[in-house]
Amino acid sequence: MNYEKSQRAFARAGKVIPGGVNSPVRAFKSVGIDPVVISSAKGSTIKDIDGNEYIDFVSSWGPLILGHANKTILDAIQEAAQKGTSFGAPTTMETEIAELIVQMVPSIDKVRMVNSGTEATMSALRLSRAYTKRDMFVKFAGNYHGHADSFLIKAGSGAITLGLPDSPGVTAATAQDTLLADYNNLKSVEELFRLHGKNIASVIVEPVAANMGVVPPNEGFLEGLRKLTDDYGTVLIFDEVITGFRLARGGAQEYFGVYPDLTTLGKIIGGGLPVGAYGGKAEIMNLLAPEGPVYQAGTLSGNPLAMAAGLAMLKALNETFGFYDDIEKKAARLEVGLRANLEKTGTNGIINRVGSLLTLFFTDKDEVTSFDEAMASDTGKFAKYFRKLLENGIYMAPSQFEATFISRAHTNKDIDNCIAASLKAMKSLS
Ligand code: KE4
Repeated sequence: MNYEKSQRAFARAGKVIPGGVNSPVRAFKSVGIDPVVISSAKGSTIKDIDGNEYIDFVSSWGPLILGHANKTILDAIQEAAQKGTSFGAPTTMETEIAELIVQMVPSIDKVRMVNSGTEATMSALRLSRAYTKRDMFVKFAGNYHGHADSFLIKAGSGAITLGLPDSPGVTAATAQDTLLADYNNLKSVEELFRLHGKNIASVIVEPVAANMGVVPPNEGFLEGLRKLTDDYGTVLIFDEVITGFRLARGGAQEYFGVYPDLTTLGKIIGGGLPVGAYGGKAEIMNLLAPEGPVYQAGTLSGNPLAMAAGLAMLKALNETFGFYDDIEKKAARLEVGLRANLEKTGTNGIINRVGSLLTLFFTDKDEVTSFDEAMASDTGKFAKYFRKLLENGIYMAPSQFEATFISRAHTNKDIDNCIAASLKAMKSLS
């Protein structure tokens, strides 16, 4: 493949954009090559400015569960755009999407729209502190909740991909209220509650960890968090920015049958446009200004174009019979094929999959159920594998610590092409 135009474009970008990207993980730093620069995408295919085509398994990091440039979504955006791009005033569409979210997500009575997952999680944290009148909160090493200061403590995703688990610029004063626990280790949470229980405002968790690679919750883990937070009057926050509307209509909380007090949402909810949201029990949400004293605002929150895209997306998911079975079956097909490749090539690896989310870890371990086990993966081997996949027309997340996202647009042929390319890539590792 020829990447000359991408390389020139990336060098040019680096002169005026830090690292040449507007989000670090896009820079391909951990896979040792310059990123390809994208020109367009349609369905499951993405194209770079050199004209190379790839089957896309990143799906813009999750939002494009219907595939790229979906006609229903584009039509909705174009129709809304004819009426104006932003009003900074209430519109009926915001109410319509809020009603649909309340209907789809079991634990949400009321919801507030924002512009990113980061805004959703930082706002939910502030709200939980106001509701409980407590300062501390618990997060899990390797869980990523966006880039608000409080969360950049042993964060996942780009923060570990770049080896920046604790970012400079986060003050000690901020960090002292962030308590760190180990994912899938209830005892580590019980210990924090034993020490700080009455001071813990909330526990925030990715109900399926997807920012250390995909790590499912162990049996009883989420239920244990629910019991502990109930016992101490602590707010349980499910960060469903990835799992929301992906694992089921009602997200991970419906999939596992464990219901939080607050839920944060993003990605899919915007249909590819910038949208985040947070919602939950009315008694908590009613503390938000202007109804209550907790301030949170946004010039473009509930933007009509983003609402149009999000509403079209959620309606499609809500009304398409068998949607989740379809993407789960495709993800299972990929998992079976990758396992067969590991066998055929004698490559040591573990595959974790939940619904349409999966990660292949290059590791000698028998399982990956914790952050430490995930971090023991062979990132050098992953980088070689990634580059070989790219050469063979497969665009995978450029990090061992991210997920593979299956969409409605992926066909069985796409899946089989990925399996074939993966076999070639694995053979090149030995
Ligand atoms: P955003 O601010 O990027 O919209 O959402 C932050 C966020 C919050 N919670 C979870 C569970 C998330 O996964 C994310 C963002 N995910 C990463 C990919 N793992 C975004 C990709 C990027 O940073 O460019």
